[in-house]
Amino acid sequence: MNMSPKVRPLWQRLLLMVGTGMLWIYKALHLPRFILPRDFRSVVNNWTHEMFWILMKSRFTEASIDQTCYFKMPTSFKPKTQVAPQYQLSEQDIKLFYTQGFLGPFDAFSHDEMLDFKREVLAIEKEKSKTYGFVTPRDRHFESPRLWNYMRCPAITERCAQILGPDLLVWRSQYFYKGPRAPAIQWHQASTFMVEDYQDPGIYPPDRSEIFQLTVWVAIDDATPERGCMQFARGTHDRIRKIRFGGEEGFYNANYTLDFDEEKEDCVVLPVKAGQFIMFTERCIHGSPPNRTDHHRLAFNIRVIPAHVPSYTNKKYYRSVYNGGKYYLDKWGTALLRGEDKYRLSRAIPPEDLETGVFTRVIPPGEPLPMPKRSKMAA
Ligand SMILES: O=C(O)CCC(=O)C(=O)O
Ligand SMILES: [Fe+2]
Repeated sequence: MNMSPKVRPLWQRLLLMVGTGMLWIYKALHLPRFILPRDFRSVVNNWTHEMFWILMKSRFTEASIDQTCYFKMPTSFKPKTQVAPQYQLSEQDIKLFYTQGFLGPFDAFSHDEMLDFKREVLAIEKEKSKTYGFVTPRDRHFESPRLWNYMRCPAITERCAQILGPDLLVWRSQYFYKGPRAPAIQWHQASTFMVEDYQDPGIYPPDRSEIFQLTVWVAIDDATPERGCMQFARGTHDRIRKIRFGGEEGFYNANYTLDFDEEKEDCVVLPVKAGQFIMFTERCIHGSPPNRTDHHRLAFNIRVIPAHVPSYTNKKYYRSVYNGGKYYLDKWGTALLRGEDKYRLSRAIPPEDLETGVFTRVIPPGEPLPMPKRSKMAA
């Protein structure tokens, strides 16, 4: 099912309501799912009752932006991992993260280093991704050891580990090039990243009310309010909201309006200097205003999960409405960011391939990761 968010003519909506209603009844009656065609099976498995209800009640003019869930505050704000003193977050910091939904900025790289990196990023920007076969800002860490090394710098990993735990995987990364005078990236939020194709989540946390993912956003350029730095609506990670199909703003190719009033929420604009980063839960409503300058604004993000959260299990490809097209996953895998992956729930890229930037194979779930050559020699 392609949920490209636009309001369809009434006759189409009526047909969709009949079909969706039948799937909802199928789910409610716990009928056997294995006989359903794959797309319908995904909907029955992954849509919550609340998601069905929102679509039906609005006659297909509204939907939940992502898989519905409600955030539960943890009972302790103690760091989940002990780290070197220079990266330590206090219990106050962690409490602030859980209250706001975001934390930072923190220093990671020098301004000059980022300036130099930017030349490399812009030089390959128009080249086809070796992973997906078309031009895309996604997952360039599979072919750029320099990007991969930035991603796993301790300033980033050690802070993530205190919130998510010691064993961490990256399941996705992306460059965000906001050109001169580029429009806003509108307010959005995500939970399990079903927002992409609306059938299957990108990640499968065992308990959706807990923290199960972090986005780390690293500024390659100074991100100022004029250039469209990130902005957040404090505390809005409590629940996943509705969208109305259609709308004035766009998020890449998708047009929708989030059920959220900017005036009434506690919105903060967060300038970030080149080489600094912010961490947030994608469940917190965020976006970035238009770039009102003649200078671009470049950044990259990484999406981090604890090793017990599976990603893209059994999926051949995912379809991204807002980021153009089908992403075949035959060269995709999780990347071990920190600690160890003792669960081996998802496909993975061998650590050595990440170090060389040359793809050799995908390691299937269940198979242990080979030790990188360097560690073997040291052992
Ligand atoms: O770079 C931006 O303006 C938006 C980034 C974003 O939404 C994200 O990293 O999840
Ligand atoms: Fe985002």
